Amino acid sequence: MPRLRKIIHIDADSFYASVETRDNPELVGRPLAVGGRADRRGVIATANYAARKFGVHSAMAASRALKLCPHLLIIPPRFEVYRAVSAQFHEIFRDYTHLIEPLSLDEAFLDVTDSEQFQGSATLIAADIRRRVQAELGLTVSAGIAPNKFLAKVASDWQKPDGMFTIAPEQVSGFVLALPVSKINGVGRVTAEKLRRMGVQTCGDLQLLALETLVQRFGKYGQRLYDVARGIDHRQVQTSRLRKSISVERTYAQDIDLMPAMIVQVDELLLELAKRFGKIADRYFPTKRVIKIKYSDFTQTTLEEAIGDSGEPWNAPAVFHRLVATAWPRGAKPVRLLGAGLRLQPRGAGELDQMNLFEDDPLEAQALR
Ligand code: DCP
Ligand code: MG
Repeated sequence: MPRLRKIIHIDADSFYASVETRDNPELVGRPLAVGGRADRRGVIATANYAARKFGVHSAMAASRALKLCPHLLIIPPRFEVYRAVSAQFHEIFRDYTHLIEPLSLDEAFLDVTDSEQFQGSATLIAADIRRRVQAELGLTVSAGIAPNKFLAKVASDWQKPDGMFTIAPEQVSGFVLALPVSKINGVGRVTAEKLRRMGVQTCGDLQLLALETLVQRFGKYGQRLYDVARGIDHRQVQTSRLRKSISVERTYAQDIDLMPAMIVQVDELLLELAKRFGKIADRYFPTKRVIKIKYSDFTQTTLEEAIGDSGEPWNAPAVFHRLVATAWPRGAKPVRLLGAGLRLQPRGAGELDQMNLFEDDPLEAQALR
């Protein structure tokens, strides 16, 4: 049984619009939106609550918003200001925890399981964050407090704007029963409609469906639906992402079965790898070189070698050539894919645990964690 966690989700209220009203108090009480110009086919980024009463909302065409609310004032965004405010939010958050996962400029998850303020009460911590944001930044944020990310995000929306809501561990099973599935992050109109046709409107209804049924209908997402319907979500709060490796790979239109041709391809991969690594070289140093070979029959092999103190640059072509020449005979079949990569260590940080450099999923090949 994993230890119970305390997660807070913070979401600023009508964020861009609130910043604009704060900086220009004459606008208080007026229906206001931040967005592009109606005569240039602009869209609304956000609307304040006075404008929302008229049905104006995010992503709506500005021209339509003006039809719904003729007095609507639409002002252009000032992203530098919103970014600066976001950094100020984070400064406040850091007084309570360093486990912070930003979702956007105005939203973040905080893991306060080990925070000591207020005898560890996540609800009191959230209240204090809200108080300080108001006092120090002149803005309101809503907060959700729960044992996991899924529920904390639902909860921050529950009493919006300028509200907070706690779902205590013992309330979870009762809370989810009546929770509409449309509140599940990832359930959009299409999925909600599909579920409705299966007789499902609430998480309580969803609990009645077998895991196999959900996986059959929704694929991988079925397992997630099964879990969140029960208020289960094991996802960790992910602080700023650490890269453990970097790699590039190519699948060839025609299999390669001659070493000289492979050498040419490896050199091309190295150029690409150097370009990519160059962008992060200030923050990471390479510890190992890796070669990956996938044969025509889809079997594959990887070979890696520590980058020693010999003084050779990490991208010494001769070393990669030798790795390919060593690895290829393992399968000795034509090659459909070649990859070249590096394992990385952040500069100025301690050991990191190992992780598979090349995953089957191409998206995972970047090995972002
Ligand atoms: N945003 C955007 N386009 C969207 C949605 C949002 O540009 N389709 C921007 C403007 C918002 C900010 O992101 O101010 C935060 O998005 P939210 O969804 O949290 O919306 P708000 O903070 O504006 O309102 P709420 O009070 O519902 O959180
Ligand atoms: Mg918001």
